[in-house]
Parts: sequence; structure tokens; C-alpha cells
Amino acid sequence: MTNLNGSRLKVLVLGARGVGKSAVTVRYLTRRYIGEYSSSSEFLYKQSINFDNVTTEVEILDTSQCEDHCCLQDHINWADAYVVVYSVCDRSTFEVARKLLETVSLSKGARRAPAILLGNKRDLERGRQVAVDDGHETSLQFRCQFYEVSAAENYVGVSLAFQSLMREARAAQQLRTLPVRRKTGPALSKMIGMVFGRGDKGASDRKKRPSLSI
Ligand SMILES: Nc1nc2c(ncn2[C@@H]2O[C@H](COP(=O)(O)OP(=O)(O)OP(=O)(O)O)[C@@H](O)[C@H]2O)c(=O)[nH]1
Ligand SMILES: [Mg+2]
Repeated sequence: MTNLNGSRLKVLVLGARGVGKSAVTVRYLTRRYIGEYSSSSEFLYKQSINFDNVTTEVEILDTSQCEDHCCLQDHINWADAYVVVYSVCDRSTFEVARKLLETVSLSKGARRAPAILLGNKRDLERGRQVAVDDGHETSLQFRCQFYEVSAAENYVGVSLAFQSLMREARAAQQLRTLPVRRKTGPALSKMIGMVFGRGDKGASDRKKRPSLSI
């Protein structure tokens, strides 16, 4: 089995202004909720995180005011996994989140990117503008995970969401290290040769045939 200890992951936190990108990131990393966060610049956090008995070096980039397309593209290229945040009490931030998921998905092409759609501020239920079903539908459309959380109210939901993303990202990394095609072993090659009528002729005859790999 592959030893995953020491694996590295780069996580990008995206979303419209004020949705709680910093709040969810800080909540996950420190378990704390401060309430007010600097929004003038982005922050890169580096931390060694242990879960499922595996230690992973995680870098989390909490973006800020990243409306410039080039900057966004650079960030997307940099990351292995994405947290796209919106506020459940602000419909316009949900539309921004949808656009961001689309941009991530187009940038990664056929290689599906590990991502979560995170509806934050669920404690503000009375001001809700985005239905849970809308979040679900969007996550199905973009084939990503979906969670509703409240960074203000609790740590558990935020933590589960981040860990689930990292689990998926680690699995994707592991898959990429597997060989694309496996060569057939000698016994299987021999059986294939017999099925296709090669029998047990001499080595010189074998050389003339193209090898068959499945
Ligand atoms: N009620 C409530 N407020 C929240 C929650 N999460 C964040 N906030 C508040 O929302 C405001 C914005 O939070 P930030 O974490 O700074 O949002 P941001 O997306 O990082 O903002 P920018 O960096 O400016 O784009 C702050 O006043 C937070 O206290 C939450 O779960 N519930
Ligand atoms: Mg912020």
C-alpha cells in the first residue's frame, strides 16, 4: 500500500467578498471564530494536518478581492483542491460561486478537480436567499461536494467539509501515481499467445509478432 504520510495539498478558498472565506479557513485551522478578519490581502496558511492516521502538509490560500481574471487563473492553476464559498443569505454570492465552479471546471478540463461548494452563514436562517436544493443541484451539475455550514456557530461542520475535500484530493493524487496501463505478466502473455494461436513456438518467431498488451 502507498504510504501517504508527507503528502502535500494546495487548497484554494474562493468566493465573493464577505461570504466568510477567512472565517471558514481560520475556523478550520484554529477552531476559533474571531468575527472580524482583514480583507485587504490574501493569506497563505501552511500547516501539517493529521487525519485518517495520515499526515499531510497543507497549504490553504484564503483569497481576497480576486476579481482580476489573470490572478484567478494563476490561483486555480496553483491549487489541487477548491473550496467555493457563498453566503446562504445573499443570492448574488451564490451566482458568483456558480461562475467560479464553472471557471475551475473549464480550467481543469477532463481532469475533474476535487472541489466543495460551501454555503456559509446558515445560522442566519431568517435571511436565507438560497435554498438548500439550489446548492445540491449546483453540486450535481459541477460534480462537487456540497455542505452548508456556519463558521460563526460551530467548528464541526467546517472541519468535516475541509476533511472530506482533502480526502478526495489525496485519493485523486494517489490515482495519478498509478500506471495508466499495466503490462501483462509472463503467464498471462503465454495464455493470450495460446488463445491467439501462437502456441509455444521459438523465441525468434515471438520476436516477429507485435506484443499484445491489455
Ligand atoms: N452570521 C455569520 N456571520 C459570518 C459567518 N462567517 C463569517 N461571518 C461574518 O461575515 C463577515 C465577512 O467574513 P469574512 O470571513 O471576512 O469574509 P471573506 O469572504 O473573507 O471577506 P473578504 O476577504 O473581504 O472577501 C464578517 O463580519 C464575519 O464575522 C457565519 O457563519 N455567520
Ligand atoms: Mg477574507
